[in-house]
Amino acid sequence: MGMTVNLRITLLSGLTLALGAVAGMTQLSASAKPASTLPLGNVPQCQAYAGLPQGFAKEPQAGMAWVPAGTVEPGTLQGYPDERPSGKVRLDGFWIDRTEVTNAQFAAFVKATGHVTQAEREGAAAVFRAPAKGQNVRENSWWVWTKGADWRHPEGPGSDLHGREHEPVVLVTHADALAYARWLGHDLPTEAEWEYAARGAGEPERIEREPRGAQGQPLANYWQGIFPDVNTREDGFARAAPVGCYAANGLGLHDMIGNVWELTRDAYRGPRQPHGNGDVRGSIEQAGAAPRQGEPVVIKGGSFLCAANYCMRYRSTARHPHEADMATSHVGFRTVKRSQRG
Ligand SMILES: [Ca+2]
Repeated sequence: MGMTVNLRITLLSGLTLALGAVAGMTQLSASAKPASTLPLGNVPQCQAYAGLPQGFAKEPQAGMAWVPAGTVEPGTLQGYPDERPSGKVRLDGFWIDRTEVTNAQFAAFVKATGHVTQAEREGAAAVFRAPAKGQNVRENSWWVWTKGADWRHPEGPGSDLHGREHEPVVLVTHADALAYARWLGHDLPTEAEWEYAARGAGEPERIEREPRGAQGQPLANYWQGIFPDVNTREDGFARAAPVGCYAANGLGLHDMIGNVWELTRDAYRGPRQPHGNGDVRGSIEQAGAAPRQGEPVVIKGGSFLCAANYCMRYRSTARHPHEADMATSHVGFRTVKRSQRG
């Protein structure tokens, strides 16, 4: 999750965990065979993952990790103005998905319910297109309102999910994500739950630090290079990666930082702090979408598009407003289940 090594988390129960070093990435294995079980945490494992946790849709906590009760004060004094701490929150224990929801999981939901996503109904969605290197790009011109783009066709007509079952589902809206969650008897996390799970009551990461390990290796799928036209792919991925290619945090959660932004249940309030550029409404207009209604929601964790020169939101405290009914290619989600550990 882009955290430093030996992060310590202290939970209300008095339990103190010393979390081990985050494993580095290993080379992609072309011979990996599909499998339906975790573990995850490096590239061969994530490439071999079929995208469905064992017992999915049958066992209540399939693919989830338990987050013990505790207290968190979301926010930081180091980050953007919209990240200022807003007071301590006491949380009961809850279950949370170990990974972002995958295309395979979402497909199972659609097969069972016949759900038609908002982008499918609308017939278009906002797809990221990297400009050519050195091209003089207008702000937000990398978002292209693409007819026929939806979760089954991530880049529009001609694209499909073949071989991408283990990638996070994208081009889904808040309503789509909630429908999925409710199908399983789950919910979307609140911002406080998400942040607590992401940093496990440890100190938030410093704003200027990229998620890199002791040897400088990327610990999350974010953008190395100069956004938006120079992507060095040092982390091995130009866009969203399969879930779980990077080591889990101390609670067993993968990709809380980076890969795709994650929808929360909460409406976004407070001062808007653009990415140093990326005003959300400007993005939407640039993408060619109709004006959106209602309040934006909070998204967390940053995405494969966050770079040191842009966004820099690869941190647990970072937050961003996202139009609830806007389907884009860098926003996905994971779910929570608020129940006793059982
Ligand atoms: Ca993520």
